[in-house]
Amino acid sequence: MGPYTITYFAVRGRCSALKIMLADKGQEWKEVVVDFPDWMKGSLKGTCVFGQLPKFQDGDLVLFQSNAMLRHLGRNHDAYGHDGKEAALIDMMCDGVEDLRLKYIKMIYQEYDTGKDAFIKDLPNHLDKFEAVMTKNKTGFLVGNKSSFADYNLFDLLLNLVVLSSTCLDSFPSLKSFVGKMSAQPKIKAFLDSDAYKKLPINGNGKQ
Ligand code: 0HH
Repeated sequence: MGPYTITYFAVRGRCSALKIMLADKGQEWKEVVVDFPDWMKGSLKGTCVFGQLPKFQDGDLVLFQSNAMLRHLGRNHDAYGHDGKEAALIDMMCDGVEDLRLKYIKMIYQEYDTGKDAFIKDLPNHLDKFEAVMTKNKTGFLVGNKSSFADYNLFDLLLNLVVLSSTCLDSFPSLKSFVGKMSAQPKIKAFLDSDAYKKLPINGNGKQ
């Protein structure tokens, strides 16, 4: 067992990109699953820096904020570019993924019934930006010639978007090929095929 512990609810949510990355890097982690009624009692919440989960422990380092966790793993597992310029571009792409993830989360949790169709209709206007970067880079990754934490983050979000709209990548060949190749990486495939992944709902309200 590695030095990592992930504390989170029983959803894929904001931990899937992190877990896919750990799996691909051959790392193990311990999971503490928090029951929502327990969470509502407030004692754990009170110990979280921003009052929210996930919580990530690497030995005695305790982190909150899922993107900070991805960056930390990127630094420690050779997934943060070759130099400062690549690192800056990887940061930029991760922030772009976060913007789209936030739109997705808002639709799922606040306006699924009224906003799902409009979200799907508008999706190409967001996916085309990632398609352009991926196509221009030519390596099958967002930045440089190997996967960075931003790739794992994008990959996870795209998996969720394909569940929402099975055809959403059809006009984006670079993104479609990226998802195909990432999904076929043996360690990623093994994780995606595991109960640890499959049995968790994507979101906490049953919408997907
Ligand atoms: N920016 C933060 C990050 O990236 C956002 C964290 C966040 O929104 O880490 N945390 C939410 C849970 S993620 C939180 O702590 C959404 C999943 C909700 C699942 C709920 C229950 C499922 C039960 C099966 N929310 C609780 C809170 O704010 O009190």
